[in-house]
Amino acid sequence: MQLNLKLSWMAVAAMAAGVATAQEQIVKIGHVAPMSGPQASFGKDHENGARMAVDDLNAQNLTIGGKKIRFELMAEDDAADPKQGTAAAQKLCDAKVAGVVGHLNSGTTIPASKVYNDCGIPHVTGASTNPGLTKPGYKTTYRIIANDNALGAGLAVYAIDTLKLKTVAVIDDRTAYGQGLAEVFKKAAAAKGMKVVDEQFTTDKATDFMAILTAIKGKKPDAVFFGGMHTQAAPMLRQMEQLGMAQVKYFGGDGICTQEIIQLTAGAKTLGNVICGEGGSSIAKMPGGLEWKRRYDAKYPGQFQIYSPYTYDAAMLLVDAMKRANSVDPKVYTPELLKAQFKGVTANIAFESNGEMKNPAMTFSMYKDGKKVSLN
Ligand code: ABU
Repeated sequence: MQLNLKLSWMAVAAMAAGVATAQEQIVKIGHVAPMSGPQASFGKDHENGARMAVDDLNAQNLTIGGKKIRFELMAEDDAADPKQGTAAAQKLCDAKVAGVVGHLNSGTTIPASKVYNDCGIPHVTGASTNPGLTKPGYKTTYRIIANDNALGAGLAVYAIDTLKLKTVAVIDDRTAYGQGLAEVFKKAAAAKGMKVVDEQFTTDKATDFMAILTAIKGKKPDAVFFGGMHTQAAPMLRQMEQLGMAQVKYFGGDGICTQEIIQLTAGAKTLGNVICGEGGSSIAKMPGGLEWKRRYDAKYPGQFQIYSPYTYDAAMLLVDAMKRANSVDPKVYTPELLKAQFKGVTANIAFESNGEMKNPAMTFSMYKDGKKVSLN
């Protein structure tokens, strides 16, 4: 009796110290996003979603393959840099994580997808939207939002058919995401008769856009389309106000469709010209969105940006496949991902054979009185 008591106290102490007990298996889930640099707030929100899923999963005390499972998030920083992205992916492979949530940036996810394919670990992105991600046809790559073919074309249709705009200047940040999205928009806009009056380039580190905006102003476009993130869009919008470009509509994808752009534009009226598109439903229209968001805000106050509901579902989706395969071994459970019929917080998730989500939603938003408002 005394011995039994002593053993169970040892088990409690071991669990408290984060050590697996004999009956418990620790399963690592990798996560990669920019946790440092200008895009760190995107990365934090992205990680919070995955971490919240791991906490919820651990509260369920799951047994898989006859073993009690405790999930641990192994979070890596790629700083939105392709080289750091592949290094982080290799580190997760070497650590034998069971699956990966990420990455955030298309520019890191695309090269990392080869690393995951080579080591046989599945990854699910809820943020990277460049269509090229699924082109190689890796059985380890999955995306749970619409890609930029849908977003770029949808924004062009909205600009032309709904807002009746005739001319546009296009700027991109030369990243896989920004450049890719701008190309799709440009092609779709031109095909519908919109005139592209100027094209300019910047980087995902730049903050001074006066020279390119002055050149664009001279062409008098109805709209600017920006392929890039809010870290550039916000100062660009402030500078458009300084240059008196207050009537020019401003289009962009999910990378500018955030909460933080409200603070970063610091009261510039040009925020009211923004129309942004994202590859999923608004929180209010997601199957579990409002209740999930209430719990997220309680757990991570003031940190919501855009991708956390998707990274929550990405982690849950990986574990759903493990449960159906009754195995945490990536070799065994990865084929189950393709058969998913997963009722997530963001949507009911199923996949095409190339790892793209079936029938993803798309939402357009604007900013009114300092608040993001959905247009559909
Ligand atoms: N989807 C916008 C931000 C992430 C990316 O695709 O690079």
